[in-house]
Amino acid sequence: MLEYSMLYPRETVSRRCVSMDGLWKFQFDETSQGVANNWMNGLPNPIDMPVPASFNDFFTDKESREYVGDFWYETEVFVPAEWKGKEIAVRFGSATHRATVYINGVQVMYHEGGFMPFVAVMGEHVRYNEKNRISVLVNNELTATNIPVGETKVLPNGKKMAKPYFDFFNYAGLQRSVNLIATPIENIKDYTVWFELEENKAKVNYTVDSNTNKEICVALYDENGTQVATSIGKEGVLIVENPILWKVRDAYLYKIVIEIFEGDTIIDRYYDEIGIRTVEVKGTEILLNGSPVYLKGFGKHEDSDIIGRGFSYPVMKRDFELMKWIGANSFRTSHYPYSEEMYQMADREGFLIIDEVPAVGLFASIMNFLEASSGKQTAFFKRETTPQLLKTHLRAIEEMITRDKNHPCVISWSLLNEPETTDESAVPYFEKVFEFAHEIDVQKRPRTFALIMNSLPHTCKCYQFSDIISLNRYYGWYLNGGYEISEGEEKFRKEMDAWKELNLNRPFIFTEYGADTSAMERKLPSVMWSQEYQVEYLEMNHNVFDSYEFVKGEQVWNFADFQTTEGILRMNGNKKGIFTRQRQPKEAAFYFKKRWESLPENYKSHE
Ligand code: CKX
Repeated sequence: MLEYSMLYPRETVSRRCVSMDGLWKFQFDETSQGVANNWMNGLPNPIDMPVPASFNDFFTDKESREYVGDFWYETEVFVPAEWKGKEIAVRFGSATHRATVYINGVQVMYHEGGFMPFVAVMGEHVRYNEKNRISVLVNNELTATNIPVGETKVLPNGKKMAKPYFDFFNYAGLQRSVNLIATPIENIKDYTVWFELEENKAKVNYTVDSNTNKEICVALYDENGTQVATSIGKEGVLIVENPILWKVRDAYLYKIVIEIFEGDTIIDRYYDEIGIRTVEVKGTEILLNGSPVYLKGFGKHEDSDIIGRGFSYPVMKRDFELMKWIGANSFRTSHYPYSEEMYQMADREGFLIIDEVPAVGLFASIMNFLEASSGKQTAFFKRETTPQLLKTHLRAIEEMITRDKNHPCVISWSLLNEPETTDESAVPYFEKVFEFAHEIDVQKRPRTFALIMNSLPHTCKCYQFSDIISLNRYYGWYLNGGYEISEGEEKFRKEMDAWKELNLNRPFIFTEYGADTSAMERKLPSVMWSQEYQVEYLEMNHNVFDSYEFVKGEQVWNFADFQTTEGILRMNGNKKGIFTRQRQPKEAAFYFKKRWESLPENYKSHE
């Protein structure tokens, strides 16, 4: 169990939550002398910085946008005296990639990993009825032992530079909301639900983690606010008669209310929304409530103009409206767990999520998108840094599953993206990662990882660990693009035939396929990068998918154009978006709308 509660902050009779979003003070610490110079007691020369947001794209100079190293955020927050007797803490939605938190100058917390919430308890350092100084020392360096994996290069002029082994800009900062929270000393730390469906009945099994032995009551309410089930105790079963199940694009949410009582007094109350549904893999089918589902959707990014990877309700809303318009039903949180609000909206809208841990870049190459196709080997898992990397990786899985396990939208865990799997040394690493996820997920959701181009039926040593085989394939783009596309198709079919021959009796999905496309380019007949070619490329890929019964989903790369490190293969970012970065459709969006609206939800099922 984690040292702090991952529960999303909520206000109830016993809990308080005040948003700390807004303008914070900010300063780069290029020489890492901030601690020695007492910056936790006040930044000497700060500028204003919006939270939540990545710091990078506000700046007009390159040194600041590309800055790598230590940097500080600081703000003040008033803690009312009425909160005495409660546990007061600052909850960060994330800090990328690692952070040390100081309360009134005293260090209280260190957190590694840039995409997960953590809580810094103020404890004895809190000052009531006064403003409290909150300082955060953040660092955005990429290393071999943290995820996402990369290197930090030092240029001859002494400046540090990010060298990611992955294809997205190394945005950093306080990219998600920050809240001041007050929780009773005896409190609910976590809860877990899992479901069993019977004729006209659902069993909602639950456990509650708390730091008290006082009585725990759990109740379930339907969308009209009518109580439908109750139970007493730290673990139990809520029996729901005639349940309304959570279905794909047809969500129904119950409200779970958990209370700690002492006699008639409520000590703590927490609530959340849950959906009753089961998910499993049977043969080549992905089953939701026992019914087969074909995944239609995207690999996404948290990425938009100006705010970078910062969370934005408006961007999220637009993204969901576009996904509904185009007829999608799912997405993968490539390549890191997203903001909690994204899962809440997916819960409400009935979208299916493949939740991905930030284990991207486990292939030692800055241009892995090219080199993976060429069969390059980097002996990644033979490095002496592997044991430490595994430790960080397992911790990230634990945090992700703890945070996201109760969301009905989460149907699968993606435990790595495009790792090197062609050497036996990957096998023990995979074994530990996959076993651990299975052990800690009470719902036993299917696990997967995205296979890079050179992880082929005869070269990949690790596909056996996956409950769903997820392929990232670029025939017709990185391999045999343009006029050679027919050769690409032939090679693609050859690979698929080889998978078929293995008779794995598991669902396959495509978690990536795509072609870079400039929204400005039209060309008849097509050339690569034109909108016409993107559609031709997609048609070829879909013809292949449609030929194989065991292919049970397609998530195109990418939902929208996104920012990457600059380079000769990236024209101000990756342009494989079906929508532009400003969330307007390319020609391919209309093509997808037609295809996805015509594919039945249980496409290719045996029913
Ligand atoms: N897959 C051959 C990981 C994504 C990249 C995508 C691309 C690669 C392809 C690997 O993060 O953006 O190159 O477009």
